[in-house]
Formats: sequence, C-alpha cells, structure tokens
Amino acid sequence: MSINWFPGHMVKARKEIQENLKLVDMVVMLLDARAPYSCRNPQLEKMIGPKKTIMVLNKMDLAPTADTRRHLEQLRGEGYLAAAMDSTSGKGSREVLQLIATAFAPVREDLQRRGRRIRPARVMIVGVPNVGKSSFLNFLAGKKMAKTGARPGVTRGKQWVRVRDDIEFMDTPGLMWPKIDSVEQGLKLALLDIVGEKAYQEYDASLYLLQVLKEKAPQVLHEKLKLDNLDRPDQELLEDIGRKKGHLVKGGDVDVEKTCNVLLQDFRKGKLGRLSLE
Ligand SMILES: Nc1nc2c(ncn2[C@@H]2O[C@H](COP(=O)(O)OP(=O)(O)OP(=O)(O)O)[C@@H](O)[C@H]2O)c(=O)[nH]1
Ligand SMILES: [Mg+2]
Repeated sequence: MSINWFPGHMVKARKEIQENLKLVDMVVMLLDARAPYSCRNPQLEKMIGPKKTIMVLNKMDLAPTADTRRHLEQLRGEGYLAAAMDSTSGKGSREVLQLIATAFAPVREDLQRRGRRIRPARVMIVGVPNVGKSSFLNFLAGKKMAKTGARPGVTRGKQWVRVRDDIEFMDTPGLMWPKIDSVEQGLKLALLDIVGEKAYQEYDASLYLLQVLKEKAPQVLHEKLKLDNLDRPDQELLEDIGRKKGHLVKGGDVDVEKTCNVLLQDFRKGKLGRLSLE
C-alpha cells in the first residue's frame, strides 16, 4: 500500500504559503507529538528554507512524556527552538510564547536601534492537516477565532489572528506533499488522521496499530482490549477485540469494519492511553 493523497486545494495552499512566507518573521511548525518525524513535510521545509523556525510538538497530552522529551532533545540537536504543547488545555503555551519572543528579539533590537516603531512579531503557523494549528491559535487568542475540526483539511484560506499586542499569527491550511514514500510513514499519518480516509484502508491501519501496541504497550491489549493470549496472528487478535466489545453482525460474526473504526477512534481520542508511534 502506498499513501497518495494530495487534494487539489493543497496546490493552492502551497502557493499561498510560499507567497506569505515573505511577510513573516518566523514560522511555528506544529507536529503531532505522537509521530513528529512522520509529520515533517519535506516540501514545506524546503520552502521555509533558512527562515527562523520553532518546532512545537502539539497534542502532548496524547504522547508519553519520556518520548516527547526525547523528540524535543533531537529537534534541539538539529538547531531548532522546540517546545511541547497541549492546545486543548493550553499546557506549554507560555514556553511557546517565550520562544517566539526569543526568536523575535534580534528584529526587535534592530528596529529599536534604527529608531523605528516596534511592530508585532509576525508568525506563520504551518503543519500537515489535523495537527491542531487552528486549535493552537484559538487557545492563544483566548477565544474561538479559527475553525477547527476532527477531520483533516478544515482550514482552507489563510487567516490572520492578533493574539496579543506583540504577536500576530497567520493560520494556514494543513499541507501534505504529493507522495509519501514509506508505507510505515503513511500508516502513521493514517492513524493520526492526517491523510484523508479515502487514502487508506482502516483494516490496514488497525493491524498496524495492533503491531505498535504489541511492541510498545501490550498492557493496553490485555487491560483495555481484554485480550489474554497475544501470541496469535494479528487478524485473529482484531476479531477477538471485536467479539469482546460486542461488535457483531447478524448471525454472530464479528463486524470487522466497525471493530477497526472504533479501535482507530479510540486511539485518536487517547482512550487507549498515551501512545507514541515513534
Ligand atoms: N488531545 C488534543 N487534541 C487536540 C489538540 N490540538 C488539537 N486537537 C484536536 O485535533 C483536531 C484538529 O484540530 P484543528 O485545530 O482543526 O487542526 P488543524 O491543524 O487546524 O487542521 P487543518 O485546518 O485541517 O489543517 C480537533 O479535533 C482538535 O480538537 C491537543 O493539543 N490535544
Ligand atoms: Mg486548521
């Protein structure tokens, strides 16, 4: 299976981002804390080039803290300013704002030195679909200004939001790149609801999730999904999950489609606990 998902509106979004990059002082790139590397869009990073970039691991509430700490260290090792945040509660937001102030300091000092008016920092928020760009802005703005949604592709046009006197943000639509080469990366993006549901089979994504759970969190399979013997083919495990949860079709067979759908939703909502995919 290869994931191939690049809807037409993204061509437009890419062009808009490219043009607007000239107008901003820095970029805040949101990554899903559960799989930050798979969320990195090579095309987007190329477009951003040397422009100051802050990496934010959003949805930190859904990832194990130790993994998030490891990812932050790696990003800092690459030379990025980096922080983690939960845009639903606002945890971590102060640190993100602090990093923005740090990144803007040289521009600010330069304006001051030249006796110019100090203008707000202009910050563009970018990232693949559904990582929480609009939610992040809504939290910082303290009110609902940008439309959010549980499906990828909610934000279409660009939007400017004045969060405080000293920062202006530009929300942008989630941007994918035309072809995801690795099957594993595609499956991670599918699990995180970043690629549209037409691009993959929920059955394949569910089997991949089972593999991750077996490797990283077998207790979830035992305790939350009530499986006793894990030493069976994944297809059987999936059926067993459906049977235990009572997802059955008429006649008593397991409703595999429903089992997969519920399993994926449970993972996405954090009902299986904090789980990192990388
Ligand atoms: N648990 C959790 N959920 C979040 C967080 N941030 C956003 N979400 C949820 O993730 C979903 C997507 O959020 P959006 O803010 O619409 O994402 P977006 O990046 O703007 O998406 P597009 O505009 O489609 O590119 C929504 O259901 C949010 O409630 C977070 O930090 N933690
Ligand atoms: Mg959005």
